[in-house]
Amino acid sequence: MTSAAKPAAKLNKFEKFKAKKDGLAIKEQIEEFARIGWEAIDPDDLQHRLKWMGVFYRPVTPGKFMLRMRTPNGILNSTQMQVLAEIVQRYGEDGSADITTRQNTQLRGIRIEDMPDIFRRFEQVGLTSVQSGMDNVRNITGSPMAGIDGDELIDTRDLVQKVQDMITNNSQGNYEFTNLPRKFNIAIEGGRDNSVHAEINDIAFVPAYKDGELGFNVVVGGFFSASRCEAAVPLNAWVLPNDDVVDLCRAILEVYRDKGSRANRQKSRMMWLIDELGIDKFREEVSNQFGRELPTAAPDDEIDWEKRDHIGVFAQKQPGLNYVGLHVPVGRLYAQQMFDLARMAEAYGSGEIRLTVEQNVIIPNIADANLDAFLAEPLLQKFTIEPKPLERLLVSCTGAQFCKFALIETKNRALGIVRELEEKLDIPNPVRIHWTGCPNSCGQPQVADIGLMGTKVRKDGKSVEAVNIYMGGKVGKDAKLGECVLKSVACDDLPEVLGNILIENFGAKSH
Ligand code: SRM
Ligand code: SF4
Repeated sequence: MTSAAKPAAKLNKFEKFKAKKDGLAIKEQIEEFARIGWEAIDPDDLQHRLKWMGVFYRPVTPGKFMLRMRTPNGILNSTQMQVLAEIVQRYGEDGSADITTRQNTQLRGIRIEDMPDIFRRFEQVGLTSVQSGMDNVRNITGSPMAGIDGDELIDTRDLVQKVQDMITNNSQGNYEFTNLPRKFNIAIEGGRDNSVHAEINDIAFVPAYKDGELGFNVVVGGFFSASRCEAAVPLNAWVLPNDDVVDLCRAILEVYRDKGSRANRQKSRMMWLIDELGIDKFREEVSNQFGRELPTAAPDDEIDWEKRDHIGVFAQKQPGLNYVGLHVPVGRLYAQQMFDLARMAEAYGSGEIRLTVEQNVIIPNIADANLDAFLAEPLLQKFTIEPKPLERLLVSCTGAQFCKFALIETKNRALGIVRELEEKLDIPNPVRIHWTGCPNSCGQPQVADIGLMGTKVRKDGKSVEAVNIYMGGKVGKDAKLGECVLKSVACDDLPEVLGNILIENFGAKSH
C-alpha cells in the first residue's frame, strides 16, 4: 500500500476520502451500484471513486455517465470499436463518444445499471477503463504512426503497452499506483516530429542517440493547471527502448507517490515536487529507486521535423500499404460513424484504428488496390481527408455540454466560428486553433497558434461567455508554450477578432 509523506493534519479533503477507502475498491461494488441505482450510491463513491474505473458522474446530465477508456498509443482494433459503438448506440440520442486530447475515447450517456455488462464486454475484447481518472496515470500516448512510418526512430507500441500493464496490473487494477498525489501524464515519442507534445507531460521519452545507440532522453514535470503551466524539464537521463523505460516510469511514480505534496491540490503535480527538491536531488531520488546507475542524457534529442497532422493518404514503410488520416470535426463520434469506422478498417485495412491527440482517426494498412474504394466511402464526406485550413487543425475540449467546470460552450461554437471565418477569408496555411472551456486547459490552448480559453465577461450589464486568447504556442521541434495576448473577448465578438488576428498574423485575406 502507498503512504503519504506529509503529516495527516495537512492532508486536503481528497486525501481524506482516499485514505478512508481507495478509489479502486469500488471495482468490487459495480454490481451493487447497478442494483441500487445511481441515486442511492454514497456521494464520495458516486462523484469521485467511480472515476478509478473511468466512470464519471456528470452533474450536467445526472444519471447519464461518461466512461473514459484507456487506449494505449491510441490503437484499437475493429472489434473493440464495434463494442464501443454498440454501447453508445444503446443510449440513442444520449449516446456519443469523443476522441480526446490524450489519443483516447470517452463514451457518453452510460447508465449505471449497464456497467457490469459493459465491463464484461470490455474484458472479452481486451478493453479497459481502469485508473483513467482522478489521481491516476492517464492514457499513455505514443507516436500515432508507430510501426508504419518509414522515418520513425523507435516503435513505441510495445513500450506504451508495457508501461500501462505495469501501472494497471494488466488492466486488473493496481493499488500501488491508485493513490498518487494528483493526476499524471506519460508520453513516449518514437518519431521525428513530437506528435505527442512531449513537453506537456509529467514524464516524456524523446528519441536520442548516445554514442551511436538509439534510446530516449527523459523530460519530467510538464503540466497545465488553472494556477500554473510549465513545460517539462530535462531529467538528465537516457534509457534504452526496453524494460528500462518501464522501470524508470515505475521509479519516478514511486518517488512522486511517496514524496509528492498532498496538502494543496493546486500544488500537487510533480513539478511542485521537482521545485521543492531541486532537479538534482529529484534525479538522485529517482536513480536510487531505479536501483542501478541512471545514464546521463544524450547531448541532443532527435526531434528534427515540424509536426505533421497525419490527415490525408500516406505511404507506409511496408511497400504497397497506406495509412489514411481522417478529420473528425472536434473529435465527436456517433454510433453509426463508429460502426462505419470498424467496418472500413476491417474491409480495407487490417482492422486497426488509431487515434491522435488532435482528436482525429487514422486507418492504417490499406493496400494500394483498396485505396480508391476506401476513399469513395460515404463516411469520408463527413470525416474528410481534405478539411479546410482552419477546421483541419481545430481541437476542442468538452465544454459546457457535459463538463461542470466549463465557463463556455466549446465544441459547437468552435466549429461554427471557423466555418464562418472560412467563408469570409482565404487562409493560405492551416492554423492550429485550440479551444478549452476553462483554465484547466484540457484543450491545450498553450500548444496552439491561437488558443482560446473560456471565461466570463460583463457586456451591456450582463455576464456573457468570453475567452482569453493565447498565441505563440509551437509544437514539434523547439516546442514552446503560447502565452495570453488578449483577455476577456466576448464570444459574440470572436469572429471579428479572430478574423483580424488571421489577417494580421497568418496571411489571411478577405474574399
Ligand atoms: Fe482534463 C479535469 C476532460 C485532457 C487538465 N478533464 C477534467 C474533467 C475530468 C473534469 C470533469 O470532471 O468534468 C473533464 C471531463 C469532461 C468531460 O465530460 O469530458 C476533462 N481532459 C478532458 C478531455 C476529455 C478533454 C478533451 O475533450 O479531449 C481530455 C481527456 C484525456 C484522456 O483521455 O485522459 C483531457 N486535461 C487534459 C489535458 C491535456 C493533456 O493531457 O494533454 C490537460 C492538461 C495537461 C495536464 O493535465 O497537465 C487536462 N483536466 C485537466 C485538469 C487540470 C489539472 C491540474 O493539475 O490542475 C483538470 C481538473 C483537475 O484535475 O482538477 C481536468
Ligand atoms: Fe471541462 Fe475545463 Fe477541461 Fe474543458 S478545460 S473539459 S471545460 S475541465
